[in-house]
Amino acid sequence: MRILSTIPRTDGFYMPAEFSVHYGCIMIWPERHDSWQNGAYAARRAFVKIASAISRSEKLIMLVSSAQYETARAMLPPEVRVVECSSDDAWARDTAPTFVKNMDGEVRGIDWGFNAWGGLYDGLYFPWDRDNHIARKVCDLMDVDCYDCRDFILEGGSIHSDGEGTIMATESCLLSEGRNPNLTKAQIEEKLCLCLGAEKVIWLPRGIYGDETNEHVDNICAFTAPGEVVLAWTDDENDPQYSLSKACLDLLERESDAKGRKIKVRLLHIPKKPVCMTEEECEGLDLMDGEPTRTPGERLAASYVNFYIANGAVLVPQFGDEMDKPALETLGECFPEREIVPIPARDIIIGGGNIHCITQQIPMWR
Ligand code: KQY
Repeated sequence: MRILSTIPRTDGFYMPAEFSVHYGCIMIWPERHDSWQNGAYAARRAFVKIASAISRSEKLIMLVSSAQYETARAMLPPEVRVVECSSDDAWARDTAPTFVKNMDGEVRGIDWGFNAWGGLYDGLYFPWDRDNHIARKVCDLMDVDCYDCRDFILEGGSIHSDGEGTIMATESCLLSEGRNPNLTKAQIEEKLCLCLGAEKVIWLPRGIYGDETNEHVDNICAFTAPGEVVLAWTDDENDPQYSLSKACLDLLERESDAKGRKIKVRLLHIPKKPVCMTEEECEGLDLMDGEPTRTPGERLAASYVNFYIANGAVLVPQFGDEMDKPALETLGECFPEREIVPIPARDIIIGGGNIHCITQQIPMWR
């Protein structure tokens, strides 16, 4: 593996859309007792469901600590590759490389700087050095060259690409004080375009209410095809999510993509009944630095937009809510060629993210 200090766009590389064909997907086995309740047992079962569903149509590589190797190997189906790799938590979307590809079908990885969603300003845990080494280790494992972009703090969940020159991100995250406070919005936009081989950034103002990542885009809005997105939505004007989603919708209605197309927006309603932590769930979580990580009644950032698009399936979070089924139906219309797979997601959202946050696609290479 070569470490590259050149610029992906200049080298002819771009970030493909998630709906284009994959070689496979990376996940990381959950273990932290302050993220995952009751010793992470329930989370592991949910991760196994997700890994199994993905591995039916693409390769799945599960990274796991030495302490959990045997458990993971025993719980996962044989077609899943289990590879030892240390980490600080299980957010592959944010810590594994962002993969880029060129017109000859060569794939490379990008190693961004990672500071646990805000570093010492408003990060979510400390230390994060093992997470910050994952991207490079995965490039080594996959035998792909690796762009060194560690001078720029970015998580994979804070960007979406349509694969045709358009990147989508939220201002609340990328312009937050804990990421790259010395760069202007224009400089951040330039950096995204150069690293991801793009021409245009669509800046959504906000994300999902209470999303502790400073509102990653992958929880509020996702491309389903070039020029088409789904947006998390509520009709309830009294819900704190309403003004956030409305600001995004207003922006999308005015915007066009890098190819000049108007954007078709489909609405994915958030759960009718807010998804909140129970007392029992809080008791199942370890403390972090002597403080509770969650409190009873705390509203979690539950959104159906946090789905994963595999080659043959779309894995959709489910919360036991009346909006579960409509979300499956809408995504079925967006992806008529793929199986729509409902995944009970309560044990994942407790950790602070969902299916998209724990997966990272690897594009197919020649
Ligand atoms: O991408 C994500 N949603 C990661 C969330 C990290 C939460 C840490 N508790």
